[in-house]
Amino acid sequence: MTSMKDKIVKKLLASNGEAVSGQQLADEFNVSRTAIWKHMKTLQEEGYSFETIKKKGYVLTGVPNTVTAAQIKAELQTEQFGQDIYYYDVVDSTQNIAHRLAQDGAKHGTVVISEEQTAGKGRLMRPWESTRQKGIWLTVILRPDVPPHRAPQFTLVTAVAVVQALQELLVQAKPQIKWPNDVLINGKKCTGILTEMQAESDVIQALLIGIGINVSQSEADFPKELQSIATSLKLEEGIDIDRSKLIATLLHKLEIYTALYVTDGFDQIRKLWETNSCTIGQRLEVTTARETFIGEAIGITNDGVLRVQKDDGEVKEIYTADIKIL
Ligand code: BT5
Repeated sequence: MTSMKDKIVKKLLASNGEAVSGQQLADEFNVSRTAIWKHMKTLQEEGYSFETIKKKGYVLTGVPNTVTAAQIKAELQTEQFGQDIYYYDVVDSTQNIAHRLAQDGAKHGTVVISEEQTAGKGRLMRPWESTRQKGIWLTVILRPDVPPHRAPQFTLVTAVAVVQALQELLVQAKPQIKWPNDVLINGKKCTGILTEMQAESDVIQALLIGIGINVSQSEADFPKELQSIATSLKLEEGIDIDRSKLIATLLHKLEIYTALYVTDGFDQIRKLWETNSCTIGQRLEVTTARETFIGEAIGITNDGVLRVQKDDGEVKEIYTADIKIL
């Protein structure tokens, strides 16, 4: 349920710098002016700032550097995704919190988000660097009505949603998908996706889609070993990107593409994925659990499997691997 505070923030954000009077808010939400005044005080304590213009009302002059549930909700255009948001200041990993919430029955579209992760994780338990307030570290809980073998495609569905959300907010930088779970800008990783699953025999109980987006790190904010391979939106675009807006846009795209995939299958997603990918047509070094080989990426199948043609003509279907674009 949207709280009164959320509604006030939404109203002030929508007024685009025009003053909104306390009386107007009180009338619209059917509460006393004193109640509105109290909410404004709490919002100030949370880091919002206002200018009070005599006889006119409040003008929003600053929002907190944190990403509050209220700010995200003020921007949301979704029906289900992000209607329940669990917001934390610091956690070990949003994936761990999401696992517990999913076991306790959290709804499809529930979002867990944290300003900082102390043990953010990538695939194969690799660490994911999650600097405080410099990025978006979130997990979305999905309850899709599809069999477990279709779970890996959600990584590709998510990559399409991430790229489209980024394209909507970025002017200069051109994000591209690297199979299976990265989004790169200028060849460097700005986003990683981690899909985990709770399943019972042939039913998905929940999917936990973890998304990490580097937003405002400088080069020095990354540890040495990541500096040559990682980047942030600020480094590539030159300006700060509004995290709340990006989260809301991302959840909107994710809601659309998840529904499209569940109802219509992978075909349309595959086309969008291929258009936005920097993988197809490239020469790759592929490392699977069993072997390393070189070949050219020639496409993905309708199961989201990468097809790589070796120099001797043999076509390999890759389900899971690390790839290096040569
Ligand atoms: C991933 O794994 O790329 C998946 C990352 C998912 C992170 C999100 S954040 C919210 C949610 N909660 C979590 O705990 N996780 C998810 P993988 O393809 O295995 O890539 C991991 C590798 O990326 C590491 O071994 C590093 O080389 C590199 N890396 C680590 N942190 C990075 C960062 N912030 N930016 C770019 N590269 C990074």
